[in-house]
Amino acid sequence: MPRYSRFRACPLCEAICGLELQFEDDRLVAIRGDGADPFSHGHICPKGNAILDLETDPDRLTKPMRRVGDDWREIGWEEAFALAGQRLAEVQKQHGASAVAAYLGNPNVHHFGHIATLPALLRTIRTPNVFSASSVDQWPHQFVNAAMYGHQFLLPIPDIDRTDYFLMLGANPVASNGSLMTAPGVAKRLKALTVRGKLVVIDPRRTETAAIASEHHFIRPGSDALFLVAFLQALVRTGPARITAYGEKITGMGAALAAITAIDCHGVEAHTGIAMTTIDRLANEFMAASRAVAYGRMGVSVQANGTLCQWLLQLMNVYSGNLDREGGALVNEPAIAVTGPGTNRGQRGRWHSRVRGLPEFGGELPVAALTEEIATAGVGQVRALLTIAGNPVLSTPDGRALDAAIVGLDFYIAIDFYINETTRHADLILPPASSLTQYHYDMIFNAFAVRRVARLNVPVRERNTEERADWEIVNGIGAAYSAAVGKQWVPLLPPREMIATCLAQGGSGLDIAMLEAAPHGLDLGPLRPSLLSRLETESGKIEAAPAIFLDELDLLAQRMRHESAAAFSLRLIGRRDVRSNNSWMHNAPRLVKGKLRHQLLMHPDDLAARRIDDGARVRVRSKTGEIITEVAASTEMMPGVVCLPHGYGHARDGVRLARARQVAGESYNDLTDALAIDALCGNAALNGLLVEVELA
Ligand SMILES: Nc1nc2c(c(=O)[nH]1)N[C@H]1C(S)=C(S)[C@@H](COP(=O)(O)OP(=O)(O)OC[C@H]3O[C@@H](n4cnc5c(=O)[nH]c(N)nc54)[C@H](O)[C@@H]3O)O[C@H]1N2
Ligand SMILES: Nc1nc2c(c(=O)[nH]1)N[C@H]1C(S)=C(S)[C@@H](COP(=O)(O)OP(=O)(O)OC[C@H]3O[C@@H](n4cnc5c(=O)[nH]c(N)nc54)[C@H](O)[C@@H]3O)O[C@H]1N2
Ligand code: SF4
Ligand SMILES: [Mo]
Repeated sequence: MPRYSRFRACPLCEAICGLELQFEDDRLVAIRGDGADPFSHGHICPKGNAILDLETDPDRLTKPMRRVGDDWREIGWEEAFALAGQRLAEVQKQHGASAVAAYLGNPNVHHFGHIATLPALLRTIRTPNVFSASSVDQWPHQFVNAAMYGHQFLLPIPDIDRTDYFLMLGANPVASNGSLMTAPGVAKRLKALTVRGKLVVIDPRRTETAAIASEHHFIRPGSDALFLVAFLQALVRTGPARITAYGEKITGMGAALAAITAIDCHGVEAHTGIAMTTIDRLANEFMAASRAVAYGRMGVSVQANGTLCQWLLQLMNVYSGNLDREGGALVNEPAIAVTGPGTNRGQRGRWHSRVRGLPEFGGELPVAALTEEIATAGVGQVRALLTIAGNPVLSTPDGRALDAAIVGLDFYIAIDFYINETTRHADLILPPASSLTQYHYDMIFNAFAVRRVARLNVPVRERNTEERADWEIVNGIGAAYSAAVGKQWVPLLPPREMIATCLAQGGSGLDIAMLEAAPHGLDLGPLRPSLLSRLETESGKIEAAPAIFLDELDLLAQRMRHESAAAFSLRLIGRRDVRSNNSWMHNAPRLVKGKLRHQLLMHPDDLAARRIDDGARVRVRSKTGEIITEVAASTEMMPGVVCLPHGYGHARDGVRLARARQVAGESYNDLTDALAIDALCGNAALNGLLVEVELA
C-alpha cells in the first residue's frame, strides 16, 4: 500500500509542533515530527503520537447523543440542533437570560473552529454567566497585562533563545512543553541556554526542568510574592532602575518601588525557605547578565497571590531594563492580531457574579463561582449549561460540589466527543469531527510564540458525511436558538474564509495564498521590540503601579504576619507529565501503559514522621474534601510539600472511557476550595493547598 504524508501542526498543546502524518489510503498509520517545520524542527512528544489513538478511539462519539434516563440514544443532527436551540430558549424565556451558563474548556484555544465562532454564539445567547478554564489558569497574566500595558494579550514572552539568564518560577516546561511561551522543543532550547548562560528554577519540587537547570531552589508553596518583593529590594540595592530605555513611556515606577521597599523582608528565609544571601546573589547575577528575563507560570499564577506575583515579575524585567528588549521579554507581532482595535482588551467589573459578587474580567466570570451560581436558588440562578471542550468536574475547584450541582440543572448540552466525568450528566452531547478534517490557524499560540511564525493547517483528510465540524455545530445551535427566540442568525463563514479575512486585517502583509504555499509554516524571524509603540493604556504609558496592586501588597504584608503564627501543615501542589494532557487523554493506550503516574509524591522524612511506607494507600484531607490514593516517596519534594497531578479520577458511574477508567488515581480538585481565589482577579487558588496525609 503506498504511503503518503500530510503536514499539520499538533493541536494538543501550546508548543504547536509541526507533524508529519503518514497515511495509507485514508488511514492514518504513523506520525512523526515535521523536520521541515522552521519552528519545531521535527520535535514531537508522546502526546503528538497519541493522535493515532484519538483518531481510532472506540469511545469517541461521532453522532449526537440524547439522554434517555440512564442511557443514551443516537439522534440526527437537525433534531439535535432544534432540541438545543429550543431548550436554551425555553429556559431563558422562563427564567431570564442569565439562566443559561457556558463553560469553555482549554481545547477551544487550540481549534480555530471554536475560538473564532463561539463569541458570536455567546453574544446571541446574551448571558452574563460565561466561564472558562482561563480562570483556573492564566487570568493573573492577562489581568496584569491589561493593567500595566492596556491589553490582556500584550503579553511579554521570555526570549528564550537569546537570553543569558532565565529566572523561572513555578513552571515545568520540560514536562508541559512551555506555557505562555510557545517554544517547541523547549528542553533543547533550555539546554542551549545553560551552556550560554544560566537557568535558575524556583520550585517546591525538583522537577524535570530543575534537573537540567544551572541552579534550583526549593520554595515554600504560596510564598513567592514575598520572595519576589525581597528580590526587587535586592535589585534596588544593586543600583538604580534601568528605565531610561522606556523614556517617557512609563509611569509609577517610583510609587511601585516605594511600596515594595517599605515591606519588611527579615522573615523571608523562614517564610520562603530561601536565604536572603541567596536572593542577593541571584539579584546581582540578574542585573549583571547582559540579557535576562524573569518568568513565572502555573505554580505562581494559580495560587492566592497569583496576580501580585505576575506584577512583581514584570517589574523585575522593567527594573533591569529587560522589558521589550531582545534577550529579555518581548511581545509578539502575530499575523492575526489579538490586540489593537476591535479586540477584547480585558475590561473588568462591567457586571458581577450573582452570589459572591465577583467582577467580570474580559467578558467572563471566575469559574470558581460556577457551582454556587447553579446551586443557589433565586432570581438569576443558572438552570441550563453549555460546556464546550471542557471537563470542569475534574478541572475546577471543589469538583464534587459542581458534579452534584450539575445533576440539578434543567438542561445541559455538551459539545465534546467523550462521555467524561462532566459530560456524563448532559442531556445532549454534540461531538465534533476530528480537527484534522478542518482548516486551522493557531491564533493564540502564534501570538505567544518565542519567534514570529505563521502556519496554516489544511485538512489532511475528509470528514465523514455523517459528522459535523465544530464550527458547523456552533452554526447549528446558533441558528436553531435564533429561530426559537425570533432573532436573526448570520451564518458564520467556514474557517478558511475567516482565516483569510483575519489575515487580511492583520496588517502583516501575509495572505492565505502565501500560507498555503508554505505547508510547513513560515518563520518570520525573532521577536522584536514593539510594546512601547503598542501600549493601550489610557495614559499611553506602562503603568508600573496600578492602585489595586499597591493595596494588595499592603494586605500581603499583613497576611504574612498573621500566617507565621498559624500551625504549619503539609501543602499540596500539582504536577504535569509528558504523557498526560489535563484530564482528557488517559483513554489513549500509548500514553497510559507502563509506569503509574498518579501517585502523591512525599518526602521520605514526611513519610517517616507519619509512619507511612512508600507505596501505601493514604488519605489526603483538606478543608473541602478527601481522597484515597497511593503515596510514593520522593526526594524531589521539598519537605512539608506533597504533590499530586490533576485530571485523574475517571472510574465514576456513567463515564464511557474504557481505558481511562482503569487508570488509577483520584481528582486533585476533590480537595480544592471554590472560595480560595486570587482576590485581585478571581482566578482559582489551587496550588499551595493545606492538607493532611494519613494512612488509609
Ligand atoms: N488542580 C488543578 N486543576 C487544574 C489545573 C492544575 O494545574 N491543577 N490546571 C488547570 C488548567 S491550566 C486548565 S487549562 C484546565 C483544563 O480544564 P478543562 O478545559 O475543563 O479540561 P480538559 O481536561 O482540558 O478537558 C478538555 C475536554 O475537551 C474535549 N476536547 C478535546 N478536543 C476537543 C475538540 O477538538 N473539540 C471539542 N468540542 N472538545 C474537545 C475533551 O474530550 C475533554 O472533555 O484545568 C485546570 N485545572
Ligand atoms: N504534558 C502536559 N503538558 C501540558 C499540560 C498537561 O496537562 N500535560 N497542560 C497544558 C496547560 S493547559 C498548561 S496551562 C501548561 C502549564 O504549564 P506549566 O506552568 O509549565 O505547568 P506545571 O507543570 O503545572 O508547572 C507548575 C510548576 O509550579 C510548581 N509550583 C506549584 N506551586 C508552586 C508555588 O507555590 N511556587 C512555585 N514557585 N512553584 C510552584 C510545580 O511544582 C510545577 O513544577 O501546560 C500545558 N502543557
Ligand atoms: S509538545 Fe505539544 S504540540 Fe508538540 S507534539 Fe507534544 S503535545 Fe503536540
Ligand atoms: Mo491551562
